[in-house]
Amino acid sequence: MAGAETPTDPTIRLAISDAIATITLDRPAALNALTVPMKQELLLALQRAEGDSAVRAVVLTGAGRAFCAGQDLHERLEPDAAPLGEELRERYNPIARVMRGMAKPIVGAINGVAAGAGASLALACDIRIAAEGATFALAFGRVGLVPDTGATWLLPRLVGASRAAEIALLGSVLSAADALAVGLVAAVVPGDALGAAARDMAGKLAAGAPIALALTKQALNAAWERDFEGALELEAELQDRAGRTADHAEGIAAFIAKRPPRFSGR
Ligand code: T3D
Repeated sequence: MAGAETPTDPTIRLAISDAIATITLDRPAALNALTVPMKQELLLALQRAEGDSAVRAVVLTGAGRAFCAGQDLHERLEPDAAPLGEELRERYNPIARVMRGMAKPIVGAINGVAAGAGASLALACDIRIAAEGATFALAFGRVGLVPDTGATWLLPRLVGASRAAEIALLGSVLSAADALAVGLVAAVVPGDALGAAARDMAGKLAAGAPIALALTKQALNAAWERDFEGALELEAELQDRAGRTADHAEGIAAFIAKRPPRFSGR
């Protein structure tokens, strides 16, 4: 990949090129299971992508054959492991919060198994593309735990209450085809085409009007919490802001001139 490769930690890679930040979970020998330092570095990488004005879209993926196998279960056995509530409040929840609150769209390139908190990370992306061999499992129940990192909130909103109950309570493993059928992923592609497909989608998003995309993400997030009247009012407020941007003027000018728009993010 062209562009600067910034190793923020041995377990997370952040590469920025062509307005796309690619964040790779990089602990393939443990199927990218999440350790404390890895979670800290993931949060940092997300914050860097969020704060970098050159970045307009983010891709989150995993190195090797897995997307992410969730919490590193070996680490939980260490004598100084934090109580679970603390681990969630201090380390997992901030990651989910940044992903959902970030003004930039996040494409999940789900290259393999996404289990436990790894599935939650996939759910927290805005759009997911899966490799043919990818699987999704809220494997929390298998280790006597409750789905977390936003999964109980995100999953029913993505696939509906009935499917969510089935997936969460049974810990059912969804194949990529299953995930496509329930609307969890936008597309399923051969494994060797995943990187290009995710970059292609991120490229389309990066070419969009950044403020309009940010406000759209804000409106979609907020709509889950509002009634119809509230959604109408928020749309009016956000549209008022979008309508004052240079990018709105550019979009109209490009339409009139029959040329592609060049959005500046202003
Ligand atoms: O702090 C907190 O605990 C709160 C948050 C909790 C949220 C959670 O994420 S709980 C759920 C944690 N995840 C799981 O329960 C999944 C555990 N992994 C598996 O069930 C299987 O590994 C897979 C189904 C994902 C893949 O199976 P398979 O047969 O393809 O691979 P494998 O042989 O099991 O794993 C390969 C290696 O990855 C292996 O290491 P080794 O033996 O070669 O040295 C295995 O130990 C390691 N690995 C896989 N998952 C984890 C892991 N190591 C640590 N933690 C893992 N979660």
